[in-house]
Amino acid sequence: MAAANASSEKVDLLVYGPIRPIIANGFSDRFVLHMAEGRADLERLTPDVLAKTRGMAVTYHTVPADRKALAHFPKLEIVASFGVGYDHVDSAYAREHGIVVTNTPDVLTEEVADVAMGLLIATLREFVKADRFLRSGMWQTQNYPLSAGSLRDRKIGIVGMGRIGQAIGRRLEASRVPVSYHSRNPSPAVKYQHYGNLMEMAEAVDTLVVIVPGGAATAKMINADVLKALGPRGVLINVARGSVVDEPALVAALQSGTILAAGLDVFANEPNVPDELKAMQNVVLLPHIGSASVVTRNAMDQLVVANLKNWFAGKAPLTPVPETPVKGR
Ligand code: NAP
Ligand code: 8YV
Repeated sequence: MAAANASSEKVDLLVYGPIRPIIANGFSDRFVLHMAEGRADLERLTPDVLAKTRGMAVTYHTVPADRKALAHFPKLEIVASFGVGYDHVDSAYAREHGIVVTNTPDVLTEEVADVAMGLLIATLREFVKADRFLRSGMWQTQNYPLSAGSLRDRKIGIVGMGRIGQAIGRRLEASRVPVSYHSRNPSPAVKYQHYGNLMEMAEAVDTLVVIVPGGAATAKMINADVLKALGPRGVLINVARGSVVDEPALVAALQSGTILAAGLDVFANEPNVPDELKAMQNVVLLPHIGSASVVTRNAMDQLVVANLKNWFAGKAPLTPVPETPVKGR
């Protein structure tokens, strides 16, 4: 991607997705902000705005910044996406058209790892079910039954050993749980056993914690065969993307006792969650809150703003994605 020249001209930016105050208030009067909360709003932008827009902030992963959306903007130079996962942004289109894409890595890593670890323990030790038991008054007459699951007798396979996978690994190590992992390439950053083949790892462990990017390469990689390989003590934790899991196969595996339990922060068609999952006692369901604390979301917002400001000041963006590297700044 080539460098943009800093000039005194005002820069038109589009905030695409839900309004986020730190982003909406983060720009000086050198910038003119336009808003489009969803795809339908793009169609309502005037031809003048479409023609002038040079930068875009994509503020939520359910807003598709796909080819059709990006093609509205002939002068677009940069798409600054909120979140580390950018499977909803067509980075191939961006590369073809000289547009740089940025995301928000690192600032959310430990937060998401905390949620993965919490979700794992909540699922194994049945925190949500036990809370319901207490509130219903049942403790007055009986003790809560012993949980079938425990972290103590588990072998965990992490699917994805990038920034967040490594942070989850550190937490599991501190809990003295054996860890192995699957990714396409072994990571020089860790010493855990690497499996290039997901099925082989699923056969060797009883628990999977999934933290790979979404998109075509990982679609439905957690399928019926992988779940079966975990066995009847099997537990699936998914904090990656709903697309990574074959959701009907997961429902069937939980209903039939093929696996024991699941903890899910992400779903195939958010915010819609299958009624079958909601009816089950052996699943813990979270509404995609991996990074959703005030402190971490603020840091993500600030990184979106900093990427756009840097670019229009003629500097390198802080966190371009690998598909659209920036040279010459
Ligand atoms: P990262 O540092 O890029 O790590 C990605 C890991 O996945 C790498 O180990 C990579 O290794 C592996 N991987 C990629 N494609 C793969 C494939 N086809 N098969 C097997 N492994 C593959 O990313 P990160 O910062 O850890 O974030 C990971 C993902 O977590 C994000 O993309 C996002 O979707 C999700 N996330 C969810 C939440 C939430 O709120 N629930 C929050 C943050 C992030 P190889 O390249 O060697 O395969
Ligand atoms: C974001 C996430 O909150 O970073 C990601 O990949 O899934 C979450 O941290 C989400 O992308 C918001 O759009």
